[in-house]
Amino acid sequence: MTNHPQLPDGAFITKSASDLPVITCTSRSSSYQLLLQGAQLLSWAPSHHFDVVWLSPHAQIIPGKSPRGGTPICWPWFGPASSSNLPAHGLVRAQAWIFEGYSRDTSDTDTLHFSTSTSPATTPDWPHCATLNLTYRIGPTLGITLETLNTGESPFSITEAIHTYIGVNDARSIEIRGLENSTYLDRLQEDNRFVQQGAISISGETDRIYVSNSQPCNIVDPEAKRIIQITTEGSQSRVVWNPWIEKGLKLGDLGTDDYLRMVCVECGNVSDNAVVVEPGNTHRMHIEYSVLPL
Ligand code: TA6
Repeated sequence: MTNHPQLPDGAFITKSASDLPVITCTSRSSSYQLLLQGAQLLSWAPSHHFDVVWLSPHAQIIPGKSPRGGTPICWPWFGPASSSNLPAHGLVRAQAWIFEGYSRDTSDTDTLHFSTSTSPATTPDWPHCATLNLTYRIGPTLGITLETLNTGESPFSITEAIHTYIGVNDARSIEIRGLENSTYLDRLQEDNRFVQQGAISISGETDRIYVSNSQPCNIVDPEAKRIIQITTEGSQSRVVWNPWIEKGLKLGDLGTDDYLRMVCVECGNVSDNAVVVEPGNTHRMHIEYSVLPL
């Protein structure tokens, strides 16, 4: 891919086995890979840490598919589509984005900016005029900002999430804190609603949408001696997912034990927290990931 912004030192474009361009970068502060298709960060590891943003060793990096892992961008809907002929998790997580800019600051943090747009002509399955701006700030911490601008004449409603796969030492030994006393829809129990009692631990297939919670989330990983802290702005929902053994094998792009190496803690606006964007207005969602010692 030649028409991209100038890359900073330590960053270069590699090609996946199916010839998709991937930015690979190692700097003083972190290492990361970012797939230009879908503007999807595939992995991120601050210096001296193993991957915080995790990619399945069996991920398929092929045209038109969002690889298993990283930060798939779910927009303008989260989860199954209204119609079976449309993809789950929206229209943009495996499509071409415009790579707008790349810069590095003095703390060795890289800022990468992507955009895409929709309109009745280009996305008839979602016939609204919108521009989507996505900015990654990648360094000792990771910041992701997703801005939706309504460029049309009428309001539209979206649901959205950054579907982040977090690397853990063993999913059976972690705790997810910050969602206590929140209401969640259990996707494994016909979306029935429950209230979270205490911290979340993973001991089987887990698929829950927490609504109306904008609190920081901490993924406490005692075996890795680290806490992954997630804070957000403009996000009222969290999703916690682990496929566990049987679902993990069915997916086809997770290895036998990979379900133990990851947990999805996703932030967005889902279900009750759908967002209406008025003409000319911008909805902004920001998610920040930090690694704290345990
Ligand atoms: O975020 C959890 C979830 O909605 C699960 O229900 C599961 O479908 C997961 O997303 C993965 O979806 P994908 O389409 O990427 O296989």
